[in-house]
Amino acid sequence: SSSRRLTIRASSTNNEKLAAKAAASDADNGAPTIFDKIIAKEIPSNIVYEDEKVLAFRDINPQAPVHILIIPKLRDGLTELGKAEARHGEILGELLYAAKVVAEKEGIVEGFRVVINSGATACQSVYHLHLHVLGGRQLKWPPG
Ligand code: TR5
Repeated sequence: SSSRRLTIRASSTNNEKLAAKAAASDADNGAPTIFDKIIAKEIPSNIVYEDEKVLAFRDINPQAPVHILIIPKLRDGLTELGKAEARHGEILGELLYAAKVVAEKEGIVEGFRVVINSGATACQSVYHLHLHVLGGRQLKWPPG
């Protein structure tokens, strides 16, 4: 819409541009995402860990020397963390534990960060729940 274009044009900082892009591009409408193709291995990814339930692969646009995404193979309604229900407790725990396993494999277990962006306000851009595992440098706080 023209008002959306206006909103994007009015954005000045990088973060505002990112937020506008996230809001305008994908919506949490349950449609398949690029991660389905990664799970199906229809498009290549750099996989670092995999088991029956979770897949971990390197982020295509890394924000740190180590930047890995961990996703459930079965999305099961988990387009975003904000849509989680009590029945998702087990897979959420497995994803968080996988973050530790991946951090250990990558040699960053003594200091790393796990991030989940939930919703356009948090700059989520792919609506298939994913944990970002970041490390390999001194991380700053607060995040943007
Ligand atoms: O912004 P949120 O939290 O939703 O994170 C989505 C992440 O997916 C971003 O950090 C992107 O860099 C990452 N991403 C997007 C694509 C992609 C990817 N990581 C690996 N491989 C990717 N492919 C092949 N295609 C993408 N569109």
